[in-house]
Amino acid sequence: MVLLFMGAPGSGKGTQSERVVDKLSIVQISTGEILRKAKADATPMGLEAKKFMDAGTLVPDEVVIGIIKERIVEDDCKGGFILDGFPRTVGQAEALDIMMKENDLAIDHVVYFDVPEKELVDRLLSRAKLEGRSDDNMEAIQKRMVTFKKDTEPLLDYYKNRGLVRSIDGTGTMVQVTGRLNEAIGIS
Ligand code: B4P
Repeated sequence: MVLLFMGAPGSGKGTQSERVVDKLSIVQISTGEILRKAKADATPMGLEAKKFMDAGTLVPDEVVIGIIKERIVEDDCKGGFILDGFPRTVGQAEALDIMMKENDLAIDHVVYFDVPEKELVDRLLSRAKLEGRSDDNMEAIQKRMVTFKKDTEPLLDYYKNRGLVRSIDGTGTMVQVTGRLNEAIGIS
């Protein structure tokens, strides 16, 4: 199964990915996690990405497209994967279409986690207290919300036209959201 998880920052896509990978025996591919690791390891890519991430803007398409292109052909992806936080721009979505075709793969569902902005900001500010992520400050959070609306939200129409979007209410407890997610993608 190939799943795409989309949603604004703090909508729960990373959280819910972790909850379904074991159940489906598929892997989670989070571009955010990969970039954060590269940043922590101070690789050339990580140092380049840091500037964009800390400012709350998107890392350039060619960087993240390159990451995904290499990752989805690894052995552990053969049973399926969740793309958590990719694609985030039309350019990334178009590149993904080409990669899927080249690897004889198809997207099964695009899950959109719908959460009001006020709750998103509250979640990210509380994560800031717990984890101290450098992009979880008010200025970067606001920038990330604007970037999401401008660059990523239009992708919903891109996938809606193909009948792939499963929009779910991302509010409530994590368990409640998992229940809605399972129903939306037809697993129990
Ligand atoms: P991400 O790592 O994807 O960060 P995010 O959007 O904040 O989502 P995350 O997965 O961490 O949070 P989640 O919603 O699960 O990206 C970080 C940065 O990397 C981007 O800003 C960008 O610069 C760069 N980047 C990543 N991918 C890119 C791409 N494709 N192109 C270009 N740049 C890219 O959860 C957030 C919090 O909410 C958690 O603390 C969780 O505990 C809480 N939460 C979740 N569900 C909840 C619930 N039901 N109730 C209460 N709290 C909940």
